[in-house]
Amino acid sequence: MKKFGILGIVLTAILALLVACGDQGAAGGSEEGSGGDTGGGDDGDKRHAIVFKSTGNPFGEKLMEGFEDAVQEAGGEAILRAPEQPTVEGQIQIIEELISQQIDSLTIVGNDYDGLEPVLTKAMDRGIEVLSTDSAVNENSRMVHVNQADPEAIGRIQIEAVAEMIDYEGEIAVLSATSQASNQNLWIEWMKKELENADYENMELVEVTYGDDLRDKSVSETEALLQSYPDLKAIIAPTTVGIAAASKVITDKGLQGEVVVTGLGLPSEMAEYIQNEVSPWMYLWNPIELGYLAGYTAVALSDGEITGDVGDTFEAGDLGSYEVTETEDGTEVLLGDPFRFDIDNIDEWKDVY
Ligand code: RAM
Repeated sequence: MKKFGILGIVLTAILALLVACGDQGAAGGSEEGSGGDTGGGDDGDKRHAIVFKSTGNPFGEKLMEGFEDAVQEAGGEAILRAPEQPTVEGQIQIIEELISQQIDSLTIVGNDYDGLEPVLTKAMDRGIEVLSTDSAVNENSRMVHVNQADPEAIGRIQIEAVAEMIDYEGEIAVLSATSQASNQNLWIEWMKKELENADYENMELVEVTYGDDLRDKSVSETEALLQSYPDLKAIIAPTTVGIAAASKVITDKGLQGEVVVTGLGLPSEMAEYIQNEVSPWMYLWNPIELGYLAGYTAVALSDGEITGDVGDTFEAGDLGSYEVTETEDGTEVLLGDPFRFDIDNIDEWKDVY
């Protein structure tokens, strides 16, 4: 009896060690840490991974926080990963590791629309449920996309906003994320379509430049724009990293009132620039809710409740029920409309995300 008792303790200790090691592996190196706690749901011991564009992006941190909340509520384990640089190669390496860990689902925020197809197809062939969110991958690479808001609306409102800010006249530039980011590229396409409207005939889009969602590169790209275009009236940055960097440069150079900044920003990072009027207003959606919706979509896919086909419905915790709908490239679950942040509401939101 005594012998078995000791054996039992030793086995339990080995098991505990193995579980701890598995968790460490998921958190590895300089990448984002792993969740790991389980909540009160019935998702068994399923492991749901999310791979963001790159580390060090506060938007990505909020997105992953929401994802982890949903997965834990459902009783599963969340694995949060991102490469150091926003590259397709970095994501492929992480996905290969996740495939070998036999996770149950993979949510990808793509650094490239087509470039991840081989590795994501491999993941699906191995029985992993694959979905994208925020920055979509092509329809062969995933079962469904969890979309923040209608891309056409996101693109068009940024041009409407900037036009109003500069009185429909002058040079404007776009400071984007990476040149391969499918979300930003789609929004920029819609900005260009909106600019074809005769209302904007006295406005000119002089350049689209890329700060790669890296703070320093976004700062130097902003400085380069100001140097190349001394008459520049506005910068649109459809990236939270870019808009904060551009606003800081304009503020530091004392260019308030000469060059305006708008686009998509986190209220927590942009409050000071909305208050100092460098950015009169800007837009975003709730990144925590986007991650939470993606988490519940991952759980519903891996529980076999949905397959990602049009008409599938599921419950997304506190957010209520959602339906899978058809788009031009596959199917999606849509979070909602972009939200405007300005001097009247920024105080309410700056501590939320
Ligand atoms: C950056 C990222 C992200 C995008 C936001 C608006 O943080 O590029 O993908 O959705 O900006």
